[in-house]
Amino acid sequence: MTIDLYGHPWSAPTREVRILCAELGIEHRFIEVKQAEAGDYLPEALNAACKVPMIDADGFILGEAHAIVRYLATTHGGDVWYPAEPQARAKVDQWLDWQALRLGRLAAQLARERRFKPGRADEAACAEAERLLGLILPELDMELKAAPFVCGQQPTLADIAIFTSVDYLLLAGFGLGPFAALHSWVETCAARPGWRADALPG
Ligand SMILES: N[C@@H](CCC(=O)N[C@@H](CS)C(=O)NCC(=O)O)C(=O)O
Repeated sequence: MTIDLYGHPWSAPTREVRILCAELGIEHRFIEVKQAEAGDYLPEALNAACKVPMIDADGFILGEAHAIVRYLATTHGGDVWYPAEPQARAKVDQWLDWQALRLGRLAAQLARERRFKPGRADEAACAEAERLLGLILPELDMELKAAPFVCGQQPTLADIAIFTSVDYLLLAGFGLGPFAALHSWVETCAARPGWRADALPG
């Protein structure tokens, strides 16, 4: 299978796909797509939503990071990363949704304001994002006190997705101080080959 991955090095969902490819040794061609403001963007013919990441796997076009990592794990022997056993899989899905619907949006907002708009950050929006993060991060920290990874003894797709958002929080200068288990989990994940992006600004 020949895989083209369209994405941007700073995009957290793109990084999810790249981390999984690194972990599973999935060969692919990375095609950098500039962000919308730059003008040169993904053709709508390939992706109606004009979002990255997107893969072209022998003509099979797929968008949405979580759909892509589920597909790649399923087609490339990633049973540890996305278990076939229904209850184990359901837990991974639970935390993938948690990342997409709760953590991911807040982390992206904070990184966008604090890191990508220096001097122009919307401080009220940042304060609200930080307040909401203070409410949801204990849920993650509690899980990581009970086991080394989000869904147990092994890292899964959930760890990859959540890591990219937590890395965004660090980029935005958000302190993980009160969350000791979360802090040590980040260090463990960051030490794995391919997880920490050197291309992130700052
Ligand atoms: N839910 C999508 C989000 C994709 C997304 O928002 N991608 C951003 C980059 S992180 C993008 O393509 N932005 C350009 C635009 O919206 O025009 C996923 O997880 O793949």
